[in-house]
Amino acid sequence: MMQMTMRWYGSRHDTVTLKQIRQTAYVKGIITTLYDKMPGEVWELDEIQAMKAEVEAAGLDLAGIESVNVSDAIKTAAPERDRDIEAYSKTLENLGKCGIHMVCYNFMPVFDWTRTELARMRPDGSTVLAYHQDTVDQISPEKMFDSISGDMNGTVMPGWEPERMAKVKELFQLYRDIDSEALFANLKYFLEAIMPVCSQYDIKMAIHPDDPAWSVFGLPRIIINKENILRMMKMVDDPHNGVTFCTGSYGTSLKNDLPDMIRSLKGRIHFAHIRNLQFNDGERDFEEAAHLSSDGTFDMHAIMRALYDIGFDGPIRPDHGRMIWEEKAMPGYGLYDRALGAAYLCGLWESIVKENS
Ligand code: DNO
Repeated sequence: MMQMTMRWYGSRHDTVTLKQIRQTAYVKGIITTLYDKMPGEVWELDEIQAMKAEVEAAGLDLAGIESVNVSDAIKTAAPERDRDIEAYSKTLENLGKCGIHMVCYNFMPVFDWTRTELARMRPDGSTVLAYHQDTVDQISPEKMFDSISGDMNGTVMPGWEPERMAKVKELFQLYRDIDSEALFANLKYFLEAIMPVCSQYDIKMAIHPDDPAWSVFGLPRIIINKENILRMMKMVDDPHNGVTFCTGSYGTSLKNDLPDMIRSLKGRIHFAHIRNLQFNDGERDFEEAAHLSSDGTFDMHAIMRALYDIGFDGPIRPDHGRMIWEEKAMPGYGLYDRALGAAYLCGLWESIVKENS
């Protein structure tokens, strides 16, 4: 059974409450994380249990973790990587013991997802996240961080934490000898090391693609297209090595045929992030749109249909929403537009299921 979920940043960080999420009626599961954990730290059983109990007390199900972050030592094969992998494995074991079986993570160097604007105004007055390559080409990562943190409505964007950005120069140094091949090799090493614990506790690892799907600030990015994701699937050919299929991330490259990619990943998609993008003049100039197909560039029905056809049965979530109805929240993660997205995706899904049975 596909399960509709919503990402939640925890009661200390999120403007949205579990009660509100439950009242959407469409959303049954929560995707969350222990927000204050640093990569390399073990998640203890009691901490995981408390997080789970809070979600369940609200009448929702804890459907998976986004993210258990992978340390830079693992990504760069630094001397501490084995220690960090051991901590990661212990965390997976503890999650499994608590009945949590899906873990989203990424393997992007230095930055997580990248946008150049967090509040671009659309004609209807809603605001959205946007990306413009020329802007990236003209600024330094530090400048980009300053402009982003000023636009966060007081929230912190994962991967862009101030503590992390304070070290941005050091981080770039760490990656100076890492090219795509080295990154692939380090990913393989990591996956091979954690597969035994994933099999034992049935943890489905779901790698999030790099967003945007090309190199930024000269850093290599590998989880960007069909060829590379299939290479990764074969490289460690175990169903526990799977993917988060994020349409908004793979979709940043118009060369990626999203339904075709979904079909090629049968049995390996453990989590789905579904949203739409609107492209402007150039290929590398886009903004996020409402989930509705006609508001953007993607055929959302074809995407849902492909998921249905491969028998997708994991958690799925509406992804970034527009900021509408004067909501003040973490850019991309307000309640209102994501709730509209969840309703729309559930509607598409119901009709696909009924027409095919
Ligand atoms: C953006 C998110 C990403 C994602 C991480 C997974 O909205 O989808 O930040 O959570 O890349 O580790």
